[in-house]
Amino acid sequence: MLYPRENEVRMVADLSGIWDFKLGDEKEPGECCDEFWDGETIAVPASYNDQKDDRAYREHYGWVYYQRAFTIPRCWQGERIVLRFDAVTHRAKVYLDGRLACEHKGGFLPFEVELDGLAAAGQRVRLTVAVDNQVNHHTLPIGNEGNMAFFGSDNPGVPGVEAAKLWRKPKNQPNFDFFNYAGINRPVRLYTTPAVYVEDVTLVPDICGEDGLVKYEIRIGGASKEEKAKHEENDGDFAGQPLVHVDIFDAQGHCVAAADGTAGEITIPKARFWWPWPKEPYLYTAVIRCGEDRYEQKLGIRTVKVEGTQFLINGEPFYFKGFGKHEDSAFHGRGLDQCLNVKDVNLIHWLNANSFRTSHYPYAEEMYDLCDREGIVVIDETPAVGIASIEGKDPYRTFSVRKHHEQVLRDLVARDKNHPCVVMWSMGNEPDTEHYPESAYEYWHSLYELTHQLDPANRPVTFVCCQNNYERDIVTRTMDVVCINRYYGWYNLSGDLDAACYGLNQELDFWEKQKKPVMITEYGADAIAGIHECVAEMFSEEFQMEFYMRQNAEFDKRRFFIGEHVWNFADFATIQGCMRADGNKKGLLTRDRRPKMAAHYFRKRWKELPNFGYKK
Ligand code: GCB
Repeated sequence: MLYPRENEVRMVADLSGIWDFKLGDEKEPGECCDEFWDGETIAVPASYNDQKDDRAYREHYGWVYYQRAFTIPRCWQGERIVLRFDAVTHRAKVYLDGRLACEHKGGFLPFEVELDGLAAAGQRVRLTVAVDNQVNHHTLPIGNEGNMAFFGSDNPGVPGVEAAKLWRKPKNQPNFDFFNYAGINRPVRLYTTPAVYVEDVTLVPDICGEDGLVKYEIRIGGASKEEKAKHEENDGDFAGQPLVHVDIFDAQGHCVAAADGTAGEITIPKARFWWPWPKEPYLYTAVIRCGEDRYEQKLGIRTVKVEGTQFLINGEPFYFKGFGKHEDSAFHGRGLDQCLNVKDVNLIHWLNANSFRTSHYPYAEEMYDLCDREGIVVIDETPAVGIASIEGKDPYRTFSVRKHHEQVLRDLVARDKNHPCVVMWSMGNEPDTEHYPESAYEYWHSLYELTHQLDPANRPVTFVCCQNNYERDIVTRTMDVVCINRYYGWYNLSGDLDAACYGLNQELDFWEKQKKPVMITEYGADAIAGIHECVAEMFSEEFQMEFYMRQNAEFDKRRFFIGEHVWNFADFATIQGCMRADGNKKGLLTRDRRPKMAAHYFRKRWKELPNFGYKK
């Protein structure tokens, strides 16, 4: 789905601001969508949870209601008008003057509805959005059902505890370690296109010697079949104009290549390539014209390929230096915060890192635009987290998420396929691959094949595997890159870094035999900023730093090892529990982005490790 961009023919109206808001309950939306009401104030876009100092907001379970009115400008008469939501977490029902206009499941990807027949230019419209934050066995991410807690075992079998669990009100029990921030987390916009419009753009870059090659395909919306057929007969003429014309401009605005038609290949002679920072992440702009419509899409010339145990960008072996991140900040929760994104990208440069994973869900589109521009490499992840065995049962039979997972992959690839920063798809985080290895293989390997089919650029595909019995796991080793999350010395062999390194090496010996590129996508230790010790123990800044120094020394010895992603970039909010003191403290930075000791250590280490050619 194309990002809404304004130009001389397309208009965009941002509906961000203060909306009316009401908490609901678990019942499906009812009459409050039929009328105006005076609600509480709430900022959009942002999660609602931390906007009021009220447990009812923070721990809400079920539906909430957002409302505002908007007027469609009269001068939009004759245009196609679309209402677009960038992300509503986790389920949305959208009402225009009380009429259900659309609904959507999944909290991290965009959806839109054409207003034709629902509202017209010049009209004032009441917009009500019902939003459900429930996570369960049918959602991604997964929530536990039946009051099972994520942290702590809740002492099963203790009569008082069991009785209390049945007695208490139902609440979200996320099977994942990040706060379940919900609401209208990303912008809501109205935009226009001409009646016949550019519906989708696919640009697949390649390199041939010094030249850039771009395979392109343009999908047109709004034209009838007869009109399209007529166009084909008339060899490109549509309403007196070529149906599709594509120009490629360089960064100075010079047209460097062009083509006609809905699909084809364009050569950019002596192209400048997109490289990860600190080399130049050069961007071209494709301008697509179709009848009266026009759309601009940025484009980077770069290739990505896995060969042997190497991950090649533009034919050169790349080493991943970076983190798993979260969209998480004070007050906004998971709401889009452009200032924070700029700051984070700046900190990624400051740390001399080159990449991150969008753990554990697709991020806001604005972040990928920034990464394209600033040369940050991204592993793009779906919200498939928590597909783990509950009470010893096969998760692939417990959770009915397969169809939804396919849809998410389809929508994710469709949204992000043109970003040069995206170099690999991660289908999910830490599923069970050990206890039901055949079910896991059936599930993940077929999704792997689907993802390869979906991506016109055929990027590498993976999922991120949790610390488990890697000998029993038969699916992780079939991914293009083996991505492992490991907590030697933290969740196991706690505090004993000698034993941790021994255990880690045992495992690395195993992976070496698989002849695949392997990277660590999570490793880390909680450190509470300000706790210092001469003899480093868990939770101190010294321990966190030593944990990394010791394990990095082991990674440095392994040629097949293609990257280190620290867990986590910054401290972040989680559900409360006996394992978390004010959230997860594994950040190199605090939640307000102050560096811990380990940040200074990595800044120096990553300055010395080159992006390319480190493991030859
Ligand atoms: C993991 C998860 C991540 C957690 C992390 C931790 O394995 O992938 O979501 O936050 O461990 O700190 O426990």
